[in-house]
Amino acid sequence: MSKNMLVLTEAAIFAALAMSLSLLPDFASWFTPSFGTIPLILFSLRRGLKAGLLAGLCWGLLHFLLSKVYYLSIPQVVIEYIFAFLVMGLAGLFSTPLKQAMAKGQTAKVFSLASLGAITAILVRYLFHFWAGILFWSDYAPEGMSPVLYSLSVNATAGGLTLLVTLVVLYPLLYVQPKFFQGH
Ligand code: 218
Repeated sequence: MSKNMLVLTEAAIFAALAMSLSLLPDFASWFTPSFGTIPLILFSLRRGLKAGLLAGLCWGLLHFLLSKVYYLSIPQVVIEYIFAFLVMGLAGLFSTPLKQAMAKGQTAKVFSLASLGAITAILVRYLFHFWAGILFWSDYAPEGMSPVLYSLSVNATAGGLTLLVTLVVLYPLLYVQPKFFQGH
């Protein structure tokens, strides 16, 4: 199999894995962490920006295929299911430096770069949800609460929990399976 074909096949597998984790019940309503983020960030760190963006876009599009879209309006859906999922691939910006730090055995740098990848992707994604929360979800705010504060509380919590669950998987994997990130 050619390298390109291998990367595309992996993108499809990781997008499907992310989507299957998105099917877990939202036990804490909109505060629930996004478990699908875990495989998507692992894949982006392994294969880089272009492959990560593709996998992120596929993950977003799979929500339409499986009727898992919360629809309020077309602009809301474009922001929250196209852009917000696409940018999960931004973790791939750190793929090459991560591989270099691994090759040189720079443990602290490896963990910093992997963390930066996860933080960047999750922060940008939840900025989109925060923005959408203000623009489209303000009707759901408790009485007397400002839309900005409501969206911030919901999306900062969900984003923070998403980062937490991602790092809980990412850190041990960097130790026990570094080859995964080196693309072997
Ligand atoms: C305040 C608020 N409530 C709900 C949403 C919608 N939202 C939030 C996070 C993630 C997703 C994508 C599906 O997991 C959605 C649609 C919001 N942005 N803000």
